[in-house]
Amino acid sequence: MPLILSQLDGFVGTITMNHPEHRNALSDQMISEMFDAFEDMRERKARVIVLRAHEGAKVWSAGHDVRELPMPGRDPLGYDDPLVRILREIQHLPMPVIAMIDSSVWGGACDVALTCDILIGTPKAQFTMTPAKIGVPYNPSGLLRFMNILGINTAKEMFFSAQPIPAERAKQVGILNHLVPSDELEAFTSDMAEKISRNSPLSIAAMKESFRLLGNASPLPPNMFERIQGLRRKVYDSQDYKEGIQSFLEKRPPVFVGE
Ligand code: YXS
Repeated sequence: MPLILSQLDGFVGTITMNHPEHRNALSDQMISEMFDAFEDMRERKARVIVLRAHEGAKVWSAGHDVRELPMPGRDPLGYDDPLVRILREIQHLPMPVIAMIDSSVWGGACDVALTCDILIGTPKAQFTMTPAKIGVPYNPSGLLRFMNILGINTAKEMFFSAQPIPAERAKQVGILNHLVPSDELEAFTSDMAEKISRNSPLSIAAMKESFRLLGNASPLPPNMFERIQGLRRKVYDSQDYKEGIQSFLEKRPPVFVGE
């Protein structure tokens, strides 16, 4: 059964995460199918894409598939990691991607949602950033994205506490563009998508790429980047990183020892 469903109605594409058994965890397989669906939409000249979970999903997405996180010694969020690749794909698509969210979003899936161009949620939407809970050193591009969207203090709270940000607060801090009742979500999202699809795709594509370039325009001197990578390597080489994954697989709370 496909983990990703997609359809194109006129100029509006819909891509649906469809792996309820694993709470839409972003496995290599799901990301590969999502990547193909986005590229298919690009070829078929979609003008806007809605990214959503399957009907009645308890979880929008449970984030990176923990079973596929590398064991200590390899960067879990390297440039070519599937999760990092799909984030780049969404940023480089010429058309806007709307995240339609009616349930909980975890870890790397929060980054997928925030990488989308517009987020529309319901009171059931909530966002939990989990690297500290798993022992993962999140990557610089991800941290910068959260800083740019939320501001550094809210981003720190999200990453350090690993506690859920409920829908109301998500709207306040700028995660959600719109917070609507569950029974209005599809109509509201469809109306937004239709309005976008009637505008100039060339103008929108140029502005989307300009937003990306301007948003990433914080030059990072090489030595600063290397320092950050050194900090991250200490974490993903650690016993704590291994414990974070092991505890998830054994369905028990992690016991971190700080080394
Ligand atoms: O044990 P089975 O085979 O039935 O499968 C279970 C879970 O193992 C599986 N599953 C996952 N598998 C791999 N990776 C995941 N992230 C993941 N999440 C869930 O789905 C089956 C049903 O899970 P269960 O029984 O827990 O469902 P639930 O409805 O009681 O609870 C739903 C959640 C989402 C609250 C719960 O599954 C959960 O807390 N999942 C982990 C959420 C999380 O910590 N995600 C972060 C992954 S790491 C990541 O994204 C980045 C590396 S980072 O951390 O840096 O952001």
